[in-house]
Amino acid sequence: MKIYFNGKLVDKQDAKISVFDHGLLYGDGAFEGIRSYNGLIFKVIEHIDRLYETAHTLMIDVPLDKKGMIKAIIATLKANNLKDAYIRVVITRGEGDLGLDPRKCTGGPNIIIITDKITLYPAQLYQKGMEIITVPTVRNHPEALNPRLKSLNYLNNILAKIEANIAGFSEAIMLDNQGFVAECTGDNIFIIKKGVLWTPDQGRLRGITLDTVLELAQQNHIQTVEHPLTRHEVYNADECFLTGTAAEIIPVVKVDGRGIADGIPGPITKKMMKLFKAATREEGVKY
Ligand code: PXG
Repeated sequence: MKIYFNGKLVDKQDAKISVFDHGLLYGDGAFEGIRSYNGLIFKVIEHIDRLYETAHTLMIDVPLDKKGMIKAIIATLKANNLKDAYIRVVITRGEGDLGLDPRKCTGGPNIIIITDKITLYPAQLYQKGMEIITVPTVRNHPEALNPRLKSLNYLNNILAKIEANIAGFSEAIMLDNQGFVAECTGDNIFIIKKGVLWTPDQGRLRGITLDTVLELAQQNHIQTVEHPLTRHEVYNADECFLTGTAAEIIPVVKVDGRGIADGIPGPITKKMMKLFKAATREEGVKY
């Protein structure tokens, strides 16, 4: 396996980083998870824009422009001979000293691109739907660490994931600081009520799969609403599903022990899964 590391393609065992890198010491950095399907990188412009927005807010000056970043991703995919891949781009603050002051990281950021395969959930879950719970850990307050930042500091989500795992679940709903449904630990959430697609409008990552689903729904004359959602509304939805680059679209059939409608994936969920699959096969940057 070849890894892109600061402009070079190196073997996996040679892709090593300093123990003084602030990405390791403080989670100081940004990342993206992107997918390619049959030689097309899906929504790569949107992912790269989001990555550079996170870097901008963190005041990390990426030593590669966006075009150069896409070229580097393509070079990594080609070096690994992957047509269908999960692409992880990581930008760390770089090497500093043991203090957290980013000004001490004088060597500049480290850029890493890993391309591999990933399957988050077993195939049968996509047919049967999954059961999730709400966990006690709430999503970061937006004025503490904005959930729109895709930073290397994922402890908020990891703590929630641990709570889900202890309870015997693999994904969980996180509420925002006001008690509204925000998103899951690594996925956004949608509900369907009376034919309308609802998703929370705040406290969450601006998911690229979420934006794609909203776009596809609108093109197919399904009404969409971004609005604060309560758990009561989720429990009483006609359908529910989660979205993410890694998970794609996965139906949810039970939340906190409450069955969603008749406990099987609903028709609009199935339609969105089909439309999403078609989109990933049709659009993207070719390599
Ligand atoms: N919310 C959060 C908190 C995420 O981390 C999404 C939503 C979905 O966003 P996109 O743009 O991918 O539709 C994510 C991204 C994992 C894993 O192992 C999940 C993500 C990132 C990295 C790893 O579950 N999800």
